[in-house]
Amino acid sequence: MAEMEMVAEFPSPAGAARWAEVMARFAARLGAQGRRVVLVTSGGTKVPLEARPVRFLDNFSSGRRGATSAEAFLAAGYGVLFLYRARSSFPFAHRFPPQTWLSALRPSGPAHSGLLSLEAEENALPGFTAALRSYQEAAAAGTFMAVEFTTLADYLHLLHAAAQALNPLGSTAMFYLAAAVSDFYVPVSEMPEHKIQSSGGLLQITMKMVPKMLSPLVKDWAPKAFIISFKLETDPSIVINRARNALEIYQHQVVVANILESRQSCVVIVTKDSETKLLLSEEEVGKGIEIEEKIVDNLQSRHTAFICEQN
Ligand code: 9Z3
Repeated sequence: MAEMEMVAEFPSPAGAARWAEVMARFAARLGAQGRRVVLVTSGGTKVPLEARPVRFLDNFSSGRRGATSAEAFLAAGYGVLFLYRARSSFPFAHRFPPQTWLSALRPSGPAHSGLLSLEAEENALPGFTAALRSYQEAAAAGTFMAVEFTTLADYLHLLHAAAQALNPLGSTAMFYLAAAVSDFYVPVSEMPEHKIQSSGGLLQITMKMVPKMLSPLVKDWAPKAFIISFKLETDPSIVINRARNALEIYQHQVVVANILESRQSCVVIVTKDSETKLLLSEEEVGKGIEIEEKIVDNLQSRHTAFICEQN
């Protein structure tokens, strides 16, 4: 398969074989429980410019979409395999960056038999206890697993391994590809070994196109699964056409179309024969509702219909 060879062209991350095993066991265990499993990809991939990399090309993605969606999928009863960019938003933790709890938490007495006591004003960390509980419930139930990537190469290898892990689940597996994957990269064979010198003057780099992994994913890696890709644009006048175009080329089930600036309040769910706009009102924002709850709710129903059709 040409695309498989493409993955092999990228350096494999350390521990890839072990992660492949762990992911396969996770999917098999949850599948045996009759649970649906979703792979959520999240955050941006980083592309090195040098073989011993000092510099990288990166992108804007914060991973918030993926992290919030993972929470919503867990709440809906899915097993969640969370393939995310290291140090990007993490489910249940992303609303509480260190700056919030460093000042809010304080030791509330000496540790007793190895147990640390901490306290906080009730209002200083709104939602913190609920988030901890939800995370710990998922951890205890074994329904959540996180795997990290940093570079494009890491991502491609781990995506392939995740697809192999989920493929045996057939139509009950979902792929929710929210990561912002680089479109361009410098092949290892064309990278300078050492740090590019600024004394060399203007920098010109030629980058190759990254192969679109959606193609082998849909055709070969997990052909029975329910597959959702995301389409991001900055020009609202082209985004729906671009989404339709992707559906036509890759023949998967759904594209979630979004615009950079409005991505947290508006998305369009595009399928072969429908377009559904999901909007978040000011009032909903005020209540702390997030658009991912609506996206996941919508997709869950579509997934149910998809599973019925396949049987
Ligand atoms: C998305 O469109 C995601 O919704 C965002 C979420 C990355 C915009 P954040 O991480 O943002 O919450 O800050 N993801 C896919 C973006 C993308 O690059 N898609 C490719 C494309 O549009 C197709 S795979 O060509």
